[in-house]
Amino acid sequence: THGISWYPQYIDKKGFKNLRDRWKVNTIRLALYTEEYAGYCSGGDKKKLEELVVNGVEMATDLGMYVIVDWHILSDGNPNTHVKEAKAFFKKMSKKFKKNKNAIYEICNEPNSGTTWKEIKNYAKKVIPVIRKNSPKSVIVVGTPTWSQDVDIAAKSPIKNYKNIVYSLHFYSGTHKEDLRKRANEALKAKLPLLVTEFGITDASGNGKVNKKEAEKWIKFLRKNKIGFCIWNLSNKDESSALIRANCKKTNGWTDKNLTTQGKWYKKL
Ligand code: IDC
Repeated sequence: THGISWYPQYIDKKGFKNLRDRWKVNTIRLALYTEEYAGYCSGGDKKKLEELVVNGVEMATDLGMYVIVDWHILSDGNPNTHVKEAKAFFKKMSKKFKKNKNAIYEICNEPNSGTTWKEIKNYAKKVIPVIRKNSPKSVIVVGTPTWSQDVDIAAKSPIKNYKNIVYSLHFYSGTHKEDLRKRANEALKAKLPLLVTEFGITDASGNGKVNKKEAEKWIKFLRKNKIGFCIWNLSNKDESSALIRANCKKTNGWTDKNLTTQGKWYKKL
C-alpha cells in the first residue's frame, strides 16, 4: 500500500483478491507512517489507523495471503524516536494477531539520517521481545541503515538470541544498481536472511522515469536467491511508482488501461 492514513480506500478486500487472482500477489504490506500524513505518532487518529491495520490483516488472512504490518518510519529517521509508541503498538497488534501465522511484523521501515546499525539493534532488542511474548514464532523484519540498504553492515553483526528475524533490503531500480546488489550478495554470503519489503522501478523519490532494464536485473537476482519482494505502491497518486493511474478512482476491478507503466510491468511479472 501507500500510507494507509492517506489512501485508506485501498484496504479493500476485492482489490486484494484481484491482486491475488490476477496479479499473482501473495503478500500485502500495510504501510503505517509514523510521522508523515497524519502519522500514528504525529497526531493521526490512532484508533482509526489501528482499525485499518486490523481490517487489512483480516482481509489478507481470509484470502490466504501474507500481510506485513509496516511501522513506516521515514522522516523521523531514527526508530528510537518513537520506541515507546512502537512497543505499545506492537504489543497490541501481536496480541490481536497471535494466531495469524501469516502476519509479519516490520518494526522500522527505513532508518536514515545517519542512524547506525547499533542504534537500530538497540531499538530491535526492545521491540522484538514485546512481539515474542504474544507471538513466539512470527517473522519479524528489521530495517537496515541508510533507507534499508546497508544489509552488508547488518550481516557483520546480526541480532542474536531470536529466531525468524529477517533483514530488509530496499531498492529503486532507477537509482540503485549493481553496487547495491553486490552488497546484498555479501550479506547473503554471510547467510543473512533478506526480504525486499519495498522496491520500485522508478528513482528513489518514487517518481521520475522507470528503469525496466535495471529492474529485470534485480528480479533475476531476487529469484535466483529466492528473496520475496513487495512493490511500492498501491495508490493512484500522481507519481510514477503508483500502480494505478491518477485518473482512476477504482480500488478494485482494474483493467490494464487503469495501470501506470510500473503497474503494467508489475502485473505481467
Ligand atoms: C514516498 C511516496 C510519496 C511521498 C513520500 C514521502 O511515494 O508519495 O510523498 O514517500 O512520504 C521510500 C519510502 C517510501 C517512499 C518511497 C519513494 O519507504 O515512503 O514513498 N521510498 O520515495 N524509500 C525509498 C523510496
